[in-house]
Amino acid sequence: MSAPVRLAAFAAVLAVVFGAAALAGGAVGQIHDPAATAKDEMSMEADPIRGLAVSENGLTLDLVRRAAHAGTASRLAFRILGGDGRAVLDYDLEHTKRMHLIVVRRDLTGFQHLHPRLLPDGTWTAPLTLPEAGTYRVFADFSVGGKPTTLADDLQVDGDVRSRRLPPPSKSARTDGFRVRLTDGALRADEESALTFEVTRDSRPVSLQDYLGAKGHLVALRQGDLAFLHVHPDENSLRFDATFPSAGSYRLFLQFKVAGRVHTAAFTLGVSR
Ligand SMILES: [Cu+2]
Repeated sequence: MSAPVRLAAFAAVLAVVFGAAALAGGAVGQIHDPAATAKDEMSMEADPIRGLAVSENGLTLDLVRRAAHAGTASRLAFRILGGDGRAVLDYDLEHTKRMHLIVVRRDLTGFQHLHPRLLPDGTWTAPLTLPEAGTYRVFADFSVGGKPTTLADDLQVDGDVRSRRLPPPSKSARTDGFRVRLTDGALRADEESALTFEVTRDSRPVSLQDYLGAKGHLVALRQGDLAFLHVHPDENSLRFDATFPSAGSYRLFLQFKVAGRVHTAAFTLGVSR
């Protein structure tokens, strides 16, 4: 290599290095922009994958019994233990309740959404009947000290288990004489999606009552590991913001209230890459 060529090559390398530094500077500038940082932290806190662990955020779900009999009315009892091993007594109000309990069989059938009562010793109890044998996932969804947490454990109902296949993806579901449609566009992994639903009866719109401080409540569970997605309801419409963490199938349970009764519509949703 001749000296001028070598110099030119050196200059080219410098240009690349300075270009990269300028880009990095730009990126650093963005990270230090307080508004951008606050937004990043909010979105990071808003949509983590939840419900995969018994313990998280220094809290542990402690089911008093982890077995039940099929078709028998019983009482589910549990505590949330803090780092000191004592039952937590103070909870934040979230969606008008201090504790949301979701129970669903591992094959995503038999969904129940309950609001247990807190006893003075820190035990939560709720009447529960599990009609069929199988392994059920119990999710305790709550907030302590401003920190939302979803903990989960398994509950065993002995007997002959007849698992069901997940129904195919559909944007329409029927429940209790209502037709519920998911009216939105493409769903992609890792992008915030707006899920909007429409409820009709005999092809006419239905007047929805408020349920848990919004027009509806939505639970989304990932097929396989039953990861629990946190979704944000819109107060005034059946619209929810959710970020699906990966491609795959999800089961959505939409609950809405009409004439004093809560109805549940379930959908399978395919999320693409
Ligand atoms: Cu609830």
